[in-house]
Amino acid sequence: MTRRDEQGQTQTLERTHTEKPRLFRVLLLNDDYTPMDFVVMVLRRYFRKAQPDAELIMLAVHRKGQGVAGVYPRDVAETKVAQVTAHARQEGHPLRVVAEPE
Ligand code: TYC
Repeated sequence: MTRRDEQGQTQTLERTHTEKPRLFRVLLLNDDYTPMDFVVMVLRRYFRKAQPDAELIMLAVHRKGQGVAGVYPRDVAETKVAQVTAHARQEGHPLRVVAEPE
C-alpha cells in the first residue's frame, strides 16, 4: 500500500496479510442439442482433458445436468467461458458454460 506523509513524501506500508487468489469453477450445462462430440472436443481443446476423461465428463454432464470442466483464477475462467461460448455459437450449438466461485 502507498500513502503520502505530512511532507508529501510517499511511504510504502507493509501488508500484514496476503489474500489467496480466488478460484472459479467453469461449469458445462447440459442441453438437448449440442452434439456429444462437440462437448468432448471443447473439453480437450479448452480444458486440456485427455480423450477418456473428456468422454467421462461429457457423459456426467449429459446425465446429471452439469459438471466441472476446470478450476482457474477468475480471469482465466472468464476467458474460457467467452471462448467456448463464441465457438459453440459459431457452430450453431446452444451449449452453456458458466464460471462460479469455489
Ligand atoms: N445432451 C447432449 C446430447 O444428448 C450432449 C451434451 C452433453 C450437451 C454435455 C451439453 O454440456 C453438455 N447431444
